[in-house]
Amino acid sequence: MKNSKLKAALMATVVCAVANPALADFKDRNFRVSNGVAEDHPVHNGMDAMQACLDDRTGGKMKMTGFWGGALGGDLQATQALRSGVQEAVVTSSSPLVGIEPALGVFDLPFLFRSNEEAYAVMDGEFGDFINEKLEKVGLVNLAYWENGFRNVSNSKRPITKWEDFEGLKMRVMQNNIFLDTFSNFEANATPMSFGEVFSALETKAIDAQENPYVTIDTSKFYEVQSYISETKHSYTPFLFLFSKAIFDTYSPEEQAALRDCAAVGRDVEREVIQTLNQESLAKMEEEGLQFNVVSAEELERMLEKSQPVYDKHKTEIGADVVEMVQSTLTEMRSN
Ligand code: TK8
Repeated sequence: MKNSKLKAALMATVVCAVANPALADFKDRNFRVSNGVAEDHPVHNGMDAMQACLDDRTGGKMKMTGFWGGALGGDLQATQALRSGVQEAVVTSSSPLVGIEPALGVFDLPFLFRSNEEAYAVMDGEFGDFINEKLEKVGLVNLAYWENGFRNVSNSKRPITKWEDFEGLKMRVMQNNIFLDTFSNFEANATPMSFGEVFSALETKAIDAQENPYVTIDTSKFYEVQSYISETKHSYTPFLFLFSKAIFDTYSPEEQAALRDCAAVGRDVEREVIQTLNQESLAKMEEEGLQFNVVSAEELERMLEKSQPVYDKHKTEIGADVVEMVQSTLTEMRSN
């Protein structure tokens, strides 16, 4: 009897310690999170959810401050600041980082994913971990794969209904050779440019076109200086929630685990908000007078066929094994 009471008391202490780890494991932290997107992008909803989770886990000790619209630099610049340990975190597209980790280029291959579910299965599964290990070797801890999403084209000239409609369009692409080649191959006049320069380049007509998910075309106000939106869904690109490895390594295991777990909580909220807002953003932009069209399945198939040389050209630098890993996961998913 006495013994079992003692056991119960001991158990209670253990359970308590697990559920509420000594707050001594958490230091007062306030880290900066750099974002290229605007403050009303769903990344903000995701960060609010992540912060609520961190408050809970750390007794309010771990705080994040979001910086928006590239205030701490563009994707690539902010990521380099993480690698050199001068900045803590960034939510960045994977595409501008292929010079740092070429395997990330797999996400840039045109028409690779057909649905969000396919993208989630690849990113949140073994393949995502495989990429994360590579990122750690270049000084970056990917806390979770957030959503940038399926990309569509906006421009000031004409509806895009087939690849030939890209001919001669002055088009901004991300700083990424796969995107550059994809649209050059469609005979667009493609120019790599950082995200922060896009609005004014569209406004001054230095460029005619750009491509991004609807929520981004909306929240970054590109629709104000564009006339056509065409649903091409030509690629799904992720956001990576990256943390500086140099700084992460100075955090306690409990702090590191809280960051990873809460980034996953934020990811789920961010993805959900994007799903809802994408349609709202599109409806709003149509109301603002933009002409919208969906590219037919046949024409998307022709775009994919036309893009084969882009796959052939980039497979080696991405890593043939890397491309095959993703393709075999997708083939398996599609056969089920
Ligand atoms: C924001 C970018 C943006 C991306 C792009 O920093 O550059 O077009 O889609 O979301 O990462």
